[in-house]
Amino acid sequence: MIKILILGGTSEASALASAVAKRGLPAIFSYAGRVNSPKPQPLPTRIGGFGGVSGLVAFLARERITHIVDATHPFAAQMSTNVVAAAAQRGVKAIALTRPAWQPVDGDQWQSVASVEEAVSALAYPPQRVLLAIGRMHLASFAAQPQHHYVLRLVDQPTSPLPLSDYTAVIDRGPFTLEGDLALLENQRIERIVCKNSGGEGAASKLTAARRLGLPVVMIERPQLPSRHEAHSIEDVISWLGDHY
Ligand code: 3Y8
Ligand code: NAP
Repeated sequence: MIKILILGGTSEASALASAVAKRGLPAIFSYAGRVNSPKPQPLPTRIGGFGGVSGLVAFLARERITHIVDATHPFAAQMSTNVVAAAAQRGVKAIALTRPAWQPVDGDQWQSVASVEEAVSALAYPPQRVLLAIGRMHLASFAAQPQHHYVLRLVDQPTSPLPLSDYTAVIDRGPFTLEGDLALLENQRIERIVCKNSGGEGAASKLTAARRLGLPVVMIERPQLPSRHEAHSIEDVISWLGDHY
């Protein structure tokens, strides 16, 4: 009997959860617990880490999971690595639902960097107003370039002091819109954007807005992930599941 574990945290994971629920397939949805009130899902949902590979293996056994869909984010490298290891250990089928990286088009002014650290080094120039659209988890690195005024887009209101001194926090969760991002860039007089090459629709509007306004973007490219079976659409995952039940 099929039972699916969906590792979520992205728009694609939510769309997959709806498709799986509509088909009445037995499934559990999982969040890491990174934000205060994650979006409710139409499936039984667990929140929090598993406790590394061994914790995930134990979970797969306890819940009799037969299929894992890793629909986490391209930058969720640790989770994705753990999935490959745990699925192999348990002999459970696994697939990643991921989205292709964004590619620059005419009018884009992107400076591609390989890591958050390289993005910080790329900011070594006179003070500007810089939008950091990278969430909360890597902000401390930018304290190395204190000359800028940072505009931070965060999912939750910070509960403790942030590791930067000169900043404006904008509390907002995506998916975002072109109108909203144009207004943000103009109202905050943004001169440069730092973001991750997440792909997908939910975070892309800031790039269209930057192109319209002729703003440069420091684009952090994705970390290396282990080789794995990948799908780029909900339909492909549903047919992959269908092959097995
Ligand atoms: C907890 C669960 C849905 C999912 C929506 C997507 C789109 C909107 C855009 C910007 C970029 C960023 C960030 C972002 C986007 C979607 C998607 C996406 C980027 C939620 C969610 C969880 C998280 C975790 C959060 C991280 C942060 C990253 C903010 C839910 C809302 C920057 C990634 O405060 C924190 O600690 C935030 C942490 C991991 C990256 C980081 O390193 O800080 N996502 N985001 C998930 C969990 O607990 O397992 O409430 O929906 C989900 C979404 N955020 O169903 O509609 O599909 O990517 N998320 C990035 O892409 O660069 C914002 O501001 O322009
Ligand atoms: P990560 O660095 O790869 O994972 C770190 C640890 O968090 C994992 O080892 C695991 O803990 C736990 N974890 C991650 N995703 C989980 C999930 N869906 N369910 C249960 N535990 C999970 O991941 P991350 O970058 O912190 O991302 C955390 C969540 O935010 C993910 O759901 C991801 O899809 C979402 N997200 C991340 C980004 C991003 O930029 N990184 C962007 C958008 C959304 P254990 O080892 O204890 O099991």
